[in-house]
Amino acid sequence: MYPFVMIPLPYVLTALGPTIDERSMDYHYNKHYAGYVDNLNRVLKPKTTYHTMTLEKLLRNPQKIDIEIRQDVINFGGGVYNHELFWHTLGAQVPQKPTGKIALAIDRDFGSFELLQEKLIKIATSWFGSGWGWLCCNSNGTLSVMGTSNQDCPLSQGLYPLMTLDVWEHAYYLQYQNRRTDFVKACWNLIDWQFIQQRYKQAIECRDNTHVEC
Ligand code: MN3
Repeated sequence: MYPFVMIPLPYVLTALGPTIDERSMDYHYNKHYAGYVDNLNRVLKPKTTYHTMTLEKLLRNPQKIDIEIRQDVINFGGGVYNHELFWHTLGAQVPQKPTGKIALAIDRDFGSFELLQEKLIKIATSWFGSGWGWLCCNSNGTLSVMGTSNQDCPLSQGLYPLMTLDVWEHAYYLQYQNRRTDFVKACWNLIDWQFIQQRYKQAIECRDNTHVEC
């Protein structure tokens, strides 16, 4: 809720090296993400009606936000929410595979973990312009992959995001320049499937579609 504050990174700036080096993490977290938090607070400051709402609630119903600030909340609020999920999506020290309920759901909805990997990497690497690649679930727990442009968040489309890959150039350009595919494939090995399994478990236990807020 307002005022929004930066969440601490769940690991040190050097933790994802050499895939994501300290300089890239530092700019991404301390400049880009910080900028979204500051801008979201600036936009919401005079609009006290929204000060009691969580970010998730704001992004779930953008059509209910005052038209004057709606696009700014979608852009900056999405920038905050999406990055926070991205920090938590990564962090595995060694490549992991999903376990538990999420593993069963992946086999059910994609055929296999390898087919999910193929599909999500394809979306993330071929997405035109700035955006995100996502693994989401709906209120029935069914999984899907999707891409969004800019800072658009799947919450606004009635889906609950379980993990995300940032494919804005600012996420990789310092280290990978134009080699987005190399960045995405390297990130795949850092995915924290334990975290995603927990998030999925929470989501399917809240059948009323309020998910983690319930
Ligand atoms: Mn980013």
